[in-house]
Amino acid sequence: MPTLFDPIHLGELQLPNRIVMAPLTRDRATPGVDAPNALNAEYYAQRATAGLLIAEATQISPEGKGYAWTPGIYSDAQVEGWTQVTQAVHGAGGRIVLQLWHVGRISHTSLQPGGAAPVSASAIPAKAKVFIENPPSFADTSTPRALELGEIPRLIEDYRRAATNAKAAGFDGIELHAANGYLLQQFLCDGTNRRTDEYGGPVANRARLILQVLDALTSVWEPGRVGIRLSPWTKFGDISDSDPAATFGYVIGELNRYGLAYLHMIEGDTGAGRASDSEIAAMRALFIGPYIANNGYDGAMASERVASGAADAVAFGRPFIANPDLVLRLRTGAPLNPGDPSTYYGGGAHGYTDYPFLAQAA
Ligand code: 8OZ
Repeated sequence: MPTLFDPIHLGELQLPNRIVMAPLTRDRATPGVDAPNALNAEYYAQRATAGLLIAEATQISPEGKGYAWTPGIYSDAQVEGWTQVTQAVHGAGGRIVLQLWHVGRISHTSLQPGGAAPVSASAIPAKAKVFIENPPSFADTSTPRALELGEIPRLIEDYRRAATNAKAAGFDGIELHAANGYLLQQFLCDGTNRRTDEYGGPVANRARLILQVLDALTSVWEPGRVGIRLSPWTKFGDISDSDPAATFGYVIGELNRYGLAYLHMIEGDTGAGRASDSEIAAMRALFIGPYIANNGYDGAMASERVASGAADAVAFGRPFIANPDLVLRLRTGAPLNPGDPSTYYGGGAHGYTDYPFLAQAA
């Protein structure tokens, strides 16, 4: 039976163990340019013993931004910053993919170019908060405008450019963020998509954007270096669908055509519980490739799921914030450092690069 500490191939990605660092928004890019910096490089390099690092959600364009100090991958300064990160991770023996993100309606006019309205599938506001820069504070999301049909090719090109930039920055692959109520899920789910064109109505239309973006990403990267993250059960970002089993079942069936590196599934609602084992098993069974499970795992549960074959690998989020050497701690049964939620988002090195390693703790 496989263990968490056995190697595995996820497509072309070769992992020395099955413990994956989940993408974690930490709001510590360089203000003004939204570019990663030396502190971010140190943070990721500290965690390089993970089987795979999935770098934090990263906006593909200025319009894709929804929170203060999140990084982008559309400018030269951002590519340069991410190059520092990938070099540090590779220097420490790790592997890292970049998560490509567009927030859609989960944004605020003060974060958008020219103070414009954020874009979405339809002009339906989210009952959700974002964190803005000026003044640094939580704010209600702004009402979005519906993307015009003629704007969608440009949006897909923004994803393609981001994929090209990720390659230039030295990543080992990319993950498409199609989860957590952001733009791609706003198109997919009928609670946020009232379009009457070829991107609205039946699920084949609502899923079209995700698949066209995947076509663009796999024109830049071999499919075995492209993963995707889905969250069929989340309510994050005020997202809803009248028939998640049918909606996500259709998408996953279509994903099977690509030969992707992996499907990364949030098995419930982050921080708010898990879907039932039978719902999760039914959804997982639809995908024919490697499967990364996520949401509320501890070492024992992760070991059990990998041993049973229910997951090929497990992504840990909060445990990796507080434990840069999480792999060693799980392997030896050492206690985990507790995380400090007050330093999760924003700030500097404190609560970011100063969590102790095992030897230091001893
Ligand atoms: C927490 C805070 C801000 C963004 C996600 C990118 O949930 C996020 C996110 C999480 O996917």
